Amino acid sequence: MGNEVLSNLMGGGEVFPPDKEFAARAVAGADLYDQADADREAFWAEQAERLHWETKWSQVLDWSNAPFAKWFVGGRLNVAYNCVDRHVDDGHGDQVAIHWVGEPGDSRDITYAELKAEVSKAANALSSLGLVAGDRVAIQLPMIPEAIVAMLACARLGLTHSVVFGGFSPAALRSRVDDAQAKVVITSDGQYRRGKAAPMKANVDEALKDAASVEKVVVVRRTGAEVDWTEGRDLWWHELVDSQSDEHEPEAFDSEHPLYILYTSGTTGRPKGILHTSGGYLTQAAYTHRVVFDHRPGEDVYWCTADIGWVTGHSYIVYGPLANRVTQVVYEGTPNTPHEGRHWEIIQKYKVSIYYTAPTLIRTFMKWGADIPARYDLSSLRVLGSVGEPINPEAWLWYRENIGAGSTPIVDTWWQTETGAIMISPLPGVTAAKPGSAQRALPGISAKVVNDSGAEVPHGSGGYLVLDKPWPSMLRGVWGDDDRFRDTYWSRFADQGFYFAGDGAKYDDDGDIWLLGRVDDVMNVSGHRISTTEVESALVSHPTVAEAAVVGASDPTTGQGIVAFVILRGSATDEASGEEAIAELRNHVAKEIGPIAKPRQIMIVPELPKTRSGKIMRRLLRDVAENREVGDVTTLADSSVMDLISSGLRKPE
Ligand code: 6R9
Repeated sequence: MGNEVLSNLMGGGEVFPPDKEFAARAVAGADLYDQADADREAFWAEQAERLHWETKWSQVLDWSNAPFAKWFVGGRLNVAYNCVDRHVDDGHGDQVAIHWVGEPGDSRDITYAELKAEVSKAANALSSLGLVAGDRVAIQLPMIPEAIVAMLACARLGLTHSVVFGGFSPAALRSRVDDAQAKVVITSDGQYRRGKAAPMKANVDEALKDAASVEKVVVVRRTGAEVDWTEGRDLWWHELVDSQSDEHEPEAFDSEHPLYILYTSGTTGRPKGILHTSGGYLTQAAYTHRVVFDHRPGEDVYWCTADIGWVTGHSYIVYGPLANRVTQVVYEGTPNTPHEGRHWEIIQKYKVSIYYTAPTLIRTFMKWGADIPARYDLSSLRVLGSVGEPINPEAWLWYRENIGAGSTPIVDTWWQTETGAIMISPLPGVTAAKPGSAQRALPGISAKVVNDSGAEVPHGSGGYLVLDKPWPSMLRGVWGDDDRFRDTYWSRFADQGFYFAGDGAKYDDDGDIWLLGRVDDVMNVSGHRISTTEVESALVSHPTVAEAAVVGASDPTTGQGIVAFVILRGSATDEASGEEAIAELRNHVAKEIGPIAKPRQIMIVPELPKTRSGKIMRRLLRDVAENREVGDVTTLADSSVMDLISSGLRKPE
């Protein structure tokens, strides 16, 4: 395997052609590329026709006010109707939509008819609070059915949801609630994590102290933990929702009606509220879910292991799959609770046929050992997916061999919160797969690798990934900040009008695309985007810290690990013992942002390497963090700083 990996990294490795039988039945054929190339707008119109529109659009794409796109102009639809009611109306009310598996071992099967009743009740409940289309609702919930019901109830009413990952701190939740001016927050008493009940509402209470926009907090009972109660503001979900009528007439909204805001880290300290709208988003989420996973409704059992707090949960647990009448597993907990075979046990039990997860988890499974999946019957699996970061060929090959019986296609799907749906991916049954490469833009999508001046690089070379044509599920803006939207995504290649993804990429000799990671100050830790600036701001907000610089250092399990270099204030240096100060700072970052942002390593240093203009040279710090010979220091204002740093350091663990 070693040689294969090496030659793959060099772009000339083993290729896995599609299985003939699989190809013969595949949902998508190679002709899809030609069809899309022949007439892109007609192609997307055809994909949109698969949804139910109350009013048809008059124009497929209006790009006249670029970069603000309008797709399916004048069309009207209800997103929740498309994800739920439509399937009941078509006679599939008894089909299981969700096999929900709780971490402690409880479970629930929910049919489309039941989902429709639940969503209708929740919609009636939210209306009864006085919410009207366009209002924002923040949702911080664990992976329980109510999370999906709450999102769909918002969509049904034209309320714009903002889901906040359950692991985010009160401060992070608060800034999101304030930015979106959310009127209602939906949360739970607690959540199960690694076999224990952890509080959730307590965090929300802390977050919402004097939050002016918030009128009501709706609380789902999950763990039964005691919670503080703010009379007049707090309401139990079961008291509010259960008594409502399960009839609710869905209203159609404009294709460009805001569906959700999802905050993601950028290169500055302040997260951006990425805005997605309705018709184009649902069209591409459903199309990609169908062709990339070769999904057949009524036959497949699908499982995406993401959390609804991330975009993968939005597009590939809620909107895309449900629009396609999926039967899916939704699992609440961690993959090693109560044992390291939990995922394989679930796949065996529900006969999961499509499994979509992240490279960081695959590498964790590798670490736990191939003997664990080998104990389970995984023969139902027929498509495997990967998302969140580049998948190294070794993990790809392990995944195919040990989870996919050495034969299932693997789809390595590149996309972003901003793109809303998958953009670059192999098509199972069509593409001859190359381990480690996302390969090619999907039919209807256009991506290029360009150099600094925006010219496409030749095959065999690298540069920046750009998207050179608008796509239906593209972000419609940054909530409340049009300038930031233009600056961040559209200014780098303004002359060409390209969307700048922030990722490095290269073409191999066949013109297939290999993603090379972020080219900006965004780290990718276990598939989560965290900005260096955000962690730096958290560190310097601690009273003992004078200055901080943060880098992402490559990590065998998490992709990148956060490494912080910190200068303590004069008095703190004398008082705090190193270990204690470091533990305190790690916890401080967890408190400010959330446990996912906890630095793997903090190094207390006397100085930071800076250029003459005062810019921190992260490249040099990365060399230190990755245990390498330190590179060129000639642009440093004081070239002795690196010696000072290196000599003062304990060897990185
Ligand atoms: C869906 C999601 C987006 C960033 C993106 C890139 C990285 C995602 C990838 C990948 C290589 C893949 N990324 N998928 N890199 N190959 N298949 O992850 O959204 O959280 O916004 O992250 O993740 O760097 O720019 P998001």
